[in-house]
Amino acid sequence: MAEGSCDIGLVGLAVMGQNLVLNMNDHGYKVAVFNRTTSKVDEFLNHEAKGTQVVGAHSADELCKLLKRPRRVMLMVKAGEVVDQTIEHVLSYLEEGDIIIDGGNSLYTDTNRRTKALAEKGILFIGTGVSGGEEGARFGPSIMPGGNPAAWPHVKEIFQAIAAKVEDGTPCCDWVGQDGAGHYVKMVHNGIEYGDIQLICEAYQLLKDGLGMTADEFHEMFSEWNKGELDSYLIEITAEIFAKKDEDGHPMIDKILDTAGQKGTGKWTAISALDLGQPVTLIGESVFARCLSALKDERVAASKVLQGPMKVLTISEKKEFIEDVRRALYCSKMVSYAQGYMLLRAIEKEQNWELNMGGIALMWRGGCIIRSVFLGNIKAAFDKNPKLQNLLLDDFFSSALNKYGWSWRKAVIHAIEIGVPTPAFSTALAFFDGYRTERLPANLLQAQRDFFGAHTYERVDKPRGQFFHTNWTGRGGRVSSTTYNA
Ligand code: NBP
Repeated sequence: MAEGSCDIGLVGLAVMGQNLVLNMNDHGYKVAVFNRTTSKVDEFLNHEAKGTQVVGAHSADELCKLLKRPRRVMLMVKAGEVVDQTIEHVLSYLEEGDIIIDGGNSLYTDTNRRTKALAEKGILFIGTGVSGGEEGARFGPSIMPGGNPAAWPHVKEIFQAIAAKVEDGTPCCDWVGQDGAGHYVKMVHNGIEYGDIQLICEAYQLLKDGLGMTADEFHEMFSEWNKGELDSYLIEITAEIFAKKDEDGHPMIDKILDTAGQKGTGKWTAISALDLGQPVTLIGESVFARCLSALKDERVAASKVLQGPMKVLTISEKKEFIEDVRRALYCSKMVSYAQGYMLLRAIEKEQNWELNMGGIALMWRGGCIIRSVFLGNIKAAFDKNPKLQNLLLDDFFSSALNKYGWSWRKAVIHAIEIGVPTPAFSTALAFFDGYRTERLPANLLQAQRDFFGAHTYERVDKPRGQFFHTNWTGRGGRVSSTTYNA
């Protein structure tokens, strides 16, 4: 194969890499591929990529020689150290002005570091989120690129060509921001995905245990839900899951062990929320719910010891209850996205990035796992007011929450009555009530902190920023602790 003939090189031929290559090939790009285990290159060329113009390479050197200049090398390898090792490996065959793209789920701080380190070597680095799983990668993912802005013009055309498109043809890919911005947005996307999944699971358990609904009934219900406000990829696949039967004819769903896995992006989102002091409670609860599910043996033992309430729902409440649960899911989802956007606002400030909030909603609108009609409403809210402080304050969201609020509460009340855990529904409601409360009990909290540790407090009758200490017992000294927030 002629040197310098390929448009882009891709390293990492697992599920995401292979499918992205085939997607690029469909759009007329000539792709050179390389994989650590080189037999996978041959297997790919002889099977999935047979009959395409994909070119195989058996070394990083060979791969780089095949590329047009400036060379574009995309990595789709396991996140973490492997990315650093692979960058190091290809770097020897690149020259100034070439572009490296990391399309894996890298931690944004790693991307910050890599963008800077590679810029010093004259290499333009992009860290991009790619969402949509196997099918998205193959037929149109959501792509969230960040990194060195000088690299964007070199990859824009190819990325926007292979990305999913919304109804009017707009690609679900645009420049997110510098350094790790793209990976941060992808991380929050994954965190929100954890939340969406948890909410659907809570609706399922509440209706299964509360009403004894069958898999067929769930199939019908989720199919119906998918025609309305909850229209989304995750609701759609949930409907399909309930229709799937095992070889013995029983619903597949009942054969699956109830212990959840996770690969870290939800945890990273929750950690970042804690670092930035943002109450992203629903994603946090969703991560913890997975951790609790993983304690299967302990739960089985505890189920024999610890009792729940005996109350069961009567069947006459069925239709109304299903609607309450649907509304609870919708309201909780609004809170979850509002929390996710709070996190984006906070990181933007901390990192000095400029994030286009409406643009991010558009990128998530198609191709990715959280794609939904609802993201169109979020885009509209930010189009109306790009500086919107909180999604819940937009008319569309506040009126929906006000309209469905009582149903949401009833669903949570019933969950408590019948002893079904709904951590995400409940934390969303608690956040909603906290966020709309003018005076929270933090006055007492501050008094306690000042009582035991002289941590000081602000007063309602004095300007903000002035701190006071009370000698609560008459025994303390006059010295107070330094006032700062960690
Ligand atoms: P994996 O995350 O399973 O990574 C497999 C690839 O990494 C293979 O090409 C493998 O080469 C390579 N690799 C490993 Br593992 N260790 C290596 C090393 N020490 N040196 C060089 N290469 C090494 O693949 P994936 O599921 O396709 O995901 C790729 C990236 O995209 C990940 O960051 C993932 O988090 C992200 N992502 C995945 C999905 C999804 O749905 N799967 C969705 C969105 C994003 P080998 O063949 O020689 O072992």
